[in-house]
Amino acid sequence: MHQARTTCPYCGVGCGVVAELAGERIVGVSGDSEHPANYGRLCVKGSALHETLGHRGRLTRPRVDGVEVDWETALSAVAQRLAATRSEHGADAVAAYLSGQLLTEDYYVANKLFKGFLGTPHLDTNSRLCMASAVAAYKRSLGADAVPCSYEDLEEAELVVLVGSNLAWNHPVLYQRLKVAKTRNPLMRVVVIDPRVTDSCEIADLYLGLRPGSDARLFNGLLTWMADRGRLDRVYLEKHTHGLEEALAAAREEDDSVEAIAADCDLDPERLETFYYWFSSQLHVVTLYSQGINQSSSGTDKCNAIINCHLAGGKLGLPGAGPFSITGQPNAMGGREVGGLANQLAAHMDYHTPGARDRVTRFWATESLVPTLPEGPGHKAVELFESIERGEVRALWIMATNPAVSLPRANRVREALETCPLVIVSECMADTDLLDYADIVLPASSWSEKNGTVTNSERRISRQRGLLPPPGEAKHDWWIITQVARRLGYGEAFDYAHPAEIFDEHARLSGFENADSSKRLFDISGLAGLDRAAFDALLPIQWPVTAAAPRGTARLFEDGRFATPDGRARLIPVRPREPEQALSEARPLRLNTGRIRDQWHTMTRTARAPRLMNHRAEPFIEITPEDALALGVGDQQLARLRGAGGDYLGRVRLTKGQRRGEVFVPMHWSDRFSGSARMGSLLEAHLDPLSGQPESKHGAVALESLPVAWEATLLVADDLPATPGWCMESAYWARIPLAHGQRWQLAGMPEQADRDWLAWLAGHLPVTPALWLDDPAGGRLRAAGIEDGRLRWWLMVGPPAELPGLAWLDERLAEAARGEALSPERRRRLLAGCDDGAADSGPVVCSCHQVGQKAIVAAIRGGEASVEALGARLACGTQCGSCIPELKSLIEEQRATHAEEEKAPCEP
Ligand SMILES: Nc1nc2c(c(=O)[nH]1)N[C@H]1C(S)=C(S)[C@@H](COP(=O)(O)OP(=O)(O)OC[C@H]3O[C@@H](n4cnc5c(=O)[nH]c(N)nc54)[C@H](O)[C@@H]3O)O[C@H]1N2
Ligand SMILES: Nc1nc2c(c(=O)[nH]1)N[C@H]1C(S)=C(S)[C@@H](COP(=O)(O)OP(=O)(O)OC[C@H]3O[C@@H](n4cnc5c(=O)[nH]c(N)nc54)[C@H](O)[C@@H]3O)O[C@H]1N2
Ligand code: SF4
Ligand SMILES: [Mo]
Repeated sequence: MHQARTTCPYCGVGCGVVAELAGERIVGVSGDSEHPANYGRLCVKGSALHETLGHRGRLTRPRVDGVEVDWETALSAVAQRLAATRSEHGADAVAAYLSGQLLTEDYYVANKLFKGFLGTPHLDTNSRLCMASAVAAYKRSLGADAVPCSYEDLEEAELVVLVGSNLAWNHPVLYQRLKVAKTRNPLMRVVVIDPRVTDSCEIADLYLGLRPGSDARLFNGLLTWMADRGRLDRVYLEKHTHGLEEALAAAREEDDSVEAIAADCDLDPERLETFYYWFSSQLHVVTLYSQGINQSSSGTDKCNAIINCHLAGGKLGLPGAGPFSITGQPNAMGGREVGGLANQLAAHMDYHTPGARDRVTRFWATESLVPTLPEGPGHKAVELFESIERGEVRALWIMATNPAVSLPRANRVREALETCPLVIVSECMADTDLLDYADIVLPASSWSEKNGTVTNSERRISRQRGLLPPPGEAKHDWWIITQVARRLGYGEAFDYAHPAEIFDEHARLSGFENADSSKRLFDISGLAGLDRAAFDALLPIQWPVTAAAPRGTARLFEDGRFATPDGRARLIPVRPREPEQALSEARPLRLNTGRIRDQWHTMTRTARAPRLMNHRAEPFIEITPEDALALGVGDQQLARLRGAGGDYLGRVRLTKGQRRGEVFVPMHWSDRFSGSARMGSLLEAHLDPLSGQPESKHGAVALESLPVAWEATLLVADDLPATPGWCMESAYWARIPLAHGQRWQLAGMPEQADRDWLAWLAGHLPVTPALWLDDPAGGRLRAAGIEDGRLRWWLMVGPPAELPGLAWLDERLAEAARGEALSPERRRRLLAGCDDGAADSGPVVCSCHQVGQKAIVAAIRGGEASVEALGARLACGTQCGSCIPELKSLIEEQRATHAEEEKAPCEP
């Protein structure tokens, strides 16, 4: 056994991880106590990392036109087809779509190849769906895509405002840090601005549940409120900024009284004014914003409305102050550093940056190429797929992202992919929706195998280290790209033998002709020249890293000098706009989409850890009890959402945390996990005009109940061959990986009411039922398939609420996998009730210790009325702490229910 340090591959917090290695396996992970992002903490996703590894389900061989081939054939095919497309249709017919989950070194060589050598500007990234508006706003205002703050500023602030960020679920370690800081400083206040009551409200002193999309109005109001009450920092504004008057004038174009703004935002005026008062009376304010702001057709303006207020109050460039755009993906920031957005060139230089094109051309020595560097920006993500629809882009290389799920209007994206003559996909998993559309599939190495760097939300560069060999023939992304480049004839420029060499070149370019780095802030020339050993030993460090700042830079703009041509920041006039996706009679509900605590995006990795599947096992639709009643749907029933480009089926979850007229769905389900639960198909593609970021938070949908005749749960051993596509015979299906098999939730429509289960099972599963318990009148049925005395599958027809504890059954599948037969006692139990008699403990609340909701409610009812007491009794909430907000809500709910019950008898 030995230990190695690396970095978590999920969110932009960028936690340091210590991996325990035993031979060629990682057997455990823990937080790196020396990493400045997390100081030893990990959230539930991070701490389950080792459970997501293993060779099963990985892509291990390249494929060309559906046929497995060796690397030589695959690489030659990629090079030859890209070259052919370019020579027949021009450089503009070739494009790449990358991801904030690539390492900086992968990203650098991809950008260099496509923009520098293939000469196409069409290289964009999924960061367009994520950070583009935040980037555009920082550049417009501060002159550079540069987050001013550090995580420490969150801890040093007196007021922290979370806007459109569910930090508790999506940046859990940062949330834990904030929570601890708040306990240490009882004067610290936290405000949450989000149309949904989220778990982040646990620590909120003030919650503003605003009307979706109204944030710009709210922050414009704050600006004029500050101006009217003498709370501007006139000295700071005078010395360091431009544009106050224009910004104020724009904000005053609408009635800027607190009452009018509160009415527009659908907020209580007193609460709104409390926020205004708090914000303006504190100097040390951090406003942390995320997708509730960015994923909007006016996201750039919303970010600027926030930044305006910070500039106007001089709340920036100080400890505990600043507008803090929190990064989503582990390397969204690194991707922007190398120039991974279609409007960038390289190393934070844009096409319009004076001298940049010439400088990059000389640095890459591409003077003699035809065509040379593109003249101007290329297509942004959504536009890229539109250009494929028009037949312009004809060859697309997609790496480490799944546009068939995550882009709005996803069904049209799929059609575009179908018509695109050449689709190349680099991916590490064998089974994703996107691979159905790939002409060439390239197996990539994954976390724990990959070696390079990532940059987190606070500009901190950390090492992800290659600890294990990739499975089969999987290769590193940087290797694949450079091998293709060599076959295209660019061997000399792509002659890297190790990621350290790529990093060195990237570091040198950042400092190349950058003597006055106050304009090109991204400068890590202080990290140039690292050899492999030094690269390996690199400690986490925040850029800029220069000769003047060799140990990195924690905070930017401390001297009030910005990266704009005249060194002053700009306040931007903002005119609030409504979401573009309009509500109508046909689609009267506002659709909000986002993340859940335990899953990462399309679940290709997190779903491999069965314990992460149990918090939210199925696709769902959150709605208020009042709206549900009016629409005739009940809690846990199945329902259909109808959106602009398709339908979504999920289970209804009633919640008081949702506003009336609004629904929330998770972004995670793909066709691999459910029949019809891709939220991307519900949304139209409306873009922010400046950033090109789509409006993923504000769809318009209708909801109706799904009148199912039956529901069933089927557990199937992992190695049992089932007929392909059998789940399609149900109106609704969801697959939920277990530790030793798969659980399928199925439901049928009235026309499927008379399903002959015996025949159906025989038609799809190789093992006929050996145990059978039927109650046709009650619509209940249980059956089990037993082969050589081993449990192979188990079926229950009946409402999921009647499910027994599935862990017991999963354990029987585990025995079967080990070749152990059921003991007579267990056979009897299977017959009697198919389980050990324990009821299902409900959705898992504490994923670390697998404690279910029903068990927690029972303990609360039994008198354990605090998080600590529950922890002592059930261990829930005692490890990563992510479930504590939910534990608190359950305690509150039970207290309320108890009070109701107490009260009930006295009422007439
Ligand atoms: N568990 C988990 N963590 C993740 C990820 C994951 O997949 N799973 N993904 C990572 C990535 S890439 C990203 S980008 C981040 C995203 O992190 P977040 O931005 O925190 O995530 P979301 O859940 O998409 O949206 C945040 C909130 O915006 C709110 N919102 C919606 N509309 C509005 C509005 O009009 N105004 C305001 N003020 N709020 C609104 C939503 O209700 C939601 O609670 O998370 C990262 N962390
Ligand atoms: N409606 C709606 N849509 C959204 C969002 C939303 O909130 N609402 N959020 C948006 C945001 S912020 C984001 S970031 C996107 C995320 O959406 P995507 O980027 O599409 O989602 P992922 O599942 O992360 O896709 C990454 C893929 O790369 C693979 N992969 C992982 N590591 C590697 C690697 O090292 N190399 C290679 N080659 N492949 C790898 C994974 O298996 C996976 O298939 O979704 C966006 N779409
Ligand atoms: S907070 Fe983010 S980076 Fe840290 S362990 Fe969790 S997912 Fe990984
Ligand atoms: Mo993201």
